[in-house]
Amino acid sequence: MKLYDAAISSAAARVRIALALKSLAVERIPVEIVGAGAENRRPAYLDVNPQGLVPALLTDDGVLLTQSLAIVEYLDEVFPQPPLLPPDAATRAWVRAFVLAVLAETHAIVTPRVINRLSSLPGADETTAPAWRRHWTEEGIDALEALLARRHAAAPSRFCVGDAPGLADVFLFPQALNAGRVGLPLARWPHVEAIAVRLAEIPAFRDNAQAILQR
Ligand SMILES: N[C@@H](CCC(=O)N[C@@H](CS)C(=O)NCC(=O)O)C(=O)O
Repeated sequence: MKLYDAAISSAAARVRIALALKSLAVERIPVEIVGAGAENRRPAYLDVNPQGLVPALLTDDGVLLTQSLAIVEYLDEVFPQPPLLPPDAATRAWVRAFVLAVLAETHAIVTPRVINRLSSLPGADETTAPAWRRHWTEEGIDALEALLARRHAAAPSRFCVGDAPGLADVFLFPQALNAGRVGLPLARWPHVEAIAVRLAEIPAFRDNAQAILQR
């Protein structure tokens, strides 16, 4: 398998973490996504992913997959051990809702293409992008904290769901690191912080997401 990847990308980190949890080898193909040297909007990469985003995964069968959630669910279906989704339908739905709260409601509105466009609008100055990033990250993680607090009041667990890391953790951890990067200490979100601390002890998480802080 080949992973089109950027070390600083939290979306790509989700896939790297899932691959590591499943002990799967992958060839990483770096794609620059920021600054003047950005490659993700050039024709060569648009041939890989017409959306111009990382990650993308080329499977051993030659199929190109895009979107981190689709890729991680593909890996979980094809390489089921250890499972990333819980066995019962209602808990799976909770996990997918949590993951979408990260992916669609938080990360998607602070990604480079949105920030670049925002920064180029009339009236934007050097304070606009940091304030935007901070606002949506804060609101997004407030919601994740509330979802976890409600879930753990009914079913306490070491990780988001259960006592082994799963899909919700794969999406939470890079987003929690993003909060630190924009100057929001996790201490204000006790459930998120406690889980992030436990996940940081697991090499699959720690080693595949740390680069996000270098952005
Ligand atoms: N929903 C997508 C988001 C992918 C995404 O936004 N990737 C970012 C890096 S974290 C990217 O490639 N951004 C390039 C850009 O915005 O130009 C996924 O989960 O894969």
